[in-house]
Amino acid sequence: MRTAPTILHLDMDAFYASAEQAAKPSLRGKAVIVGGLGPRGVVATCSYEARVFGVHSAMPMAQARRLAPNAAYLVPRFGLYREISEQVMGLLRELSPLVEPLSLDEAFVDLEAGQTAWDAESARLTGVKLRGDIRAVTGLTGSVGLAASKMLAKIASEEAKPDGLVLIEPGTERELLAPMSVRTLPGVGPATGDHLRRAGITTVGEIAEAGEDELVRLLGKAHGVALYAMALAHDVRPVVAERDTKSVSVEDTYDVDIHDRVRVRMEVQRLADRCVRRLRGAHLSGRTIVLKVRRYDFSTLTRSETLRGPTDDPAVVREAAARLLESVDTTGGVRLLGVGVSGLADYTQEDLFAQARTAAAAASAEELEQAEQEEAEEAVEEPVPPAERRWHAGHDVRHAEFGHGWVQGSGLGRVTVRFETPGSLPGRVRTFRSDDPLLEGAEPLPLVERRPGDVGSSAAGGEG
Ligand code: TTP
Ligand code: MG
Ligand code: MG
Repeated sequence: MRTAPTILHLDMDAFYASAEQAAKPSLRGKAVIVGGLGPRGVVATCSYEARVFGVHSAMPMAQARRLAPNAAYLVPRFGLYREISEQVMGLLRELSPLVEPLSLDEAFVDLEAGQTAWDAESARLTGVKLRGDIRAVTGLTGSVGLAASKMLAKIASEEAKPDGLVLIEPGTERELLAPMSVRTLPGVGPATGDHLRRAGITTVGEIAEAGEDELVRLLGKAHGVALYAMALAHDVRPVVAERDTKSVSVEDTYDVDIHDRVRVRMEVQRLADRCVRRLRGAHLSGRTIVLKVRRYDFSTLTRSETLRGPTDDPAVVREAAARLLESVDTTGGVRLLGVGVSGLADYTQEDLFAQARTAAAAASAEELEQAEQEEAEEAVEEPVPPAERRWHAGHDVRHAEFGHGWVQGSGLGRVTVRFETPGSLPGRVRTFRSDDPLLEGAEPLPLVERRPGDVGSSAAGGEG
């Protein structure tokens, strides 16, 4: 194990909720709950102000409403969160080539590999600067843990929350872990926790005292050995950036070369769909779409296109693959076609959330939100005029007269809009008929106004 605390773990604070508070000045300092608003909806996350009432991720929305009736309830805006995530991951990549994203708001960084830190002092300075840069570029706060291993770095960032930095000095790990609950260790869920408790083990220190043999007896070889090692703070897992190079792909070889261009296009569409099914099955999304074509003479070409953000949308992958095909000459016939997606990101958290809301048929974020809204409308037993437009709580709108705002609520043929922007003072509320022709949907505004020379603006390089 390394001897300097040069593994950094970053996790953004109350990520979706903080993004919404940054976008909506009137919600800053308030209880904000983001999640599915339909009858089967669950909480994705909530602001720290809402956590005081006992609300937390994965809680049924109905229960959250009972605990915090006065909170603001918003549907998620994945597009916005993805954009912020990209900015944050970009800042991390300036620190090291070894960045391992775990979800939209979380990653490990090997500072030593990036030569940005080599001892406790340089690591702390890097962490402090990173938190400042994240704040400046995104307007949001993230918590940083620094330690000599991944496990401890993650425990440190958890301790640092919200809006803090904790560095664990190598050599102090065991002492620090000893009083902590066994549930602190990765891989110890409620079931394992119960099992250990029945054997009289509730803290990490008690695992260490019990010894490896006892742990193996209780949990079996693999789990027991691993848990015992973790209790001694032994964790040599490297930070791996391999997600970028891995890909999910499918291909077909044809018995008879395909000459017909229409048929080739159709095969590519089919492969794109199959590739997306596999991608989703693995709870992944990816940024780079790759088309592979082997021609009649066995010459093999690959063409790729990198999107702005990761996707698992079949329509997006199909379109990209079709575009790539246009640049390939297939007149001599093709024997093999393949479609792949690389630059993978792991969005299990989002997926979990999506599944809880609309079962396995999760589609793109927009489709999900749409379904969500439909669910919500089914619940309201008001006849909805067929021509009525849908206004999603929390989404941005623009009114021809009053400017940019967001939907605070809608129903009964009315929509209530609060007119404010990320840089404005808290704004006023006005109510309109939901078919008001002066009101239209709008894209999210940047949370931080870009000025030339800002950190993270396209011209800014790493500063040392
Ligand atoms: P987390 O990092 O687990 O939580 P958080 O950022 O909201 O709060 P904390 O300060 O404790 O880190 O998850 C990141 C985002 O992932 C979160 O903002 C919303 C989403 N998410 C879900 O959709 N469902 C879930 O069950 C969890 C845990 C998170
Ligand atoms: Mg977080
Ligand atoms: Mg997280």
